[in-house]
Amino acid sequence: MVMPTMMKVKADIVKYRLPLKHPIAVNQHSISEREGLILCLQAGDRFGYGDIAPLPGFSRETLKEAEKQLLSFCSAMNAKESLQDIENLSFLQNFSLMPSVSFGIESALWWLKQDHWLPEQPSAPLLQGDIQKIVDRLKHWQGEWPAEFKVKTGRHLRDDDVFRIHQILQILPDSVSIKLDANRQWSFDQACDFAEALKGAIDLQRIAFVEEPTACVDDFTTLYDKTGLRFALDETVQEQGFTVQPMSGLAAIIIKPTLVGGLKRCQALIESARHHGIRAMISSSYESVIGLHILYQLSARWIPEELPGLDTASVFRQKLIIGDISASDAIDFDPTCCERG
Ligand code: OSB
Ligand code: MG
Repeated sequence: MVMPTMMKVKADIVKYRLPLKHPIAVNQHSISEREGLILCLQAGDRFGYGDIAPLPGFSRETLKEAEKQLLSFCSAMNAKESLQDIENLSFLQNFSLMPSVSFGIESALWWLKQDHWLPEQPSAPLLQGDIQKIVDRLKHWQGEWPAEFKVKTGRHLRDDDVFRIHQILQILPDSVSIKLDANRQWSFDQACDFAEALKGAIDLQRIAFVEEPTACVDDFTTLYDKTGLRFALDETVQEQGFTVQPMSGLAAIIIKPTLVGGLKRCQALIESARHHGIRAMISSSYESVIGLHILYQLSARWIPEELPGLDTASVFRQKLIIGDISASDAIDFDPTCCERG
């Protein structure tokens, strides 16, 4: 069924607060619960949802600021006659939306028009925490190996990081590589030192790249030239006005729609990366199941050749919804973590 664009759209907001199993460290912040807003759109008997959850430590906007902007957007939207009026470019552009709000609104409008979902792709598993547990998990791996795993670095001493990576690679088949993520934790010298130590222990070709090795993007190519360690941009992509430019050693850009912005902006970045022969991957910012579902679907549609970085659902102690997510139907939210606005 094609969505009639002349139909009136009604907007509601559901607030959620989801406890995490363990506190997670995000850029010097530690969070023990995840808060956000679900934008619920209804047009006739069809529904569309968006997840607005600024991530403390990463987002420039706070949840309060996002909520305020979303509320004014919703009242303007409720005053409009049709979906067509809402999707009118000048209506959307007038708001100069914050990244998380832009992602939530554009994905809810997109959801409203979906008739079916694509089968969910696997994501690149995130290996975090105790190395012995990681080793056990890998030793008991069932089924096919994913093409890539992701490992956080820069949180341990250099030799511990190298040891962890070495242990992991010893278990993985040669065809499987790993992506590292330093979240700008190293100085340039530390990054070089790490890369040299890594080269002494493993074959560097098994490392797809390291995300954001230092706090200064100008270091990244120098690091690559000196050591051969390729890099990916993540935090840099979230900066206002970022455009994709080829750089020596740049393997990939990571796109976190909650932090980067709306679907249109994300899609344009992916196109631009493709044009330059740079990989692009969708990744999560610890969204609820609603946000994660959207990200899986967008990744399957836009970048079917890549595994997205969406292995974050296991941090939650509680799920936001009751039942499954089906295209166009209403979703039942779990009242124990939700509040209707
Ligand atoms: O640094 O990539 C990060 C999640 C929230 C904030 C920052 C990051 C992440 C992830 C998500 O690592 C998982 C992934 O990208 O695979
Ligand atoms: Mg990253």
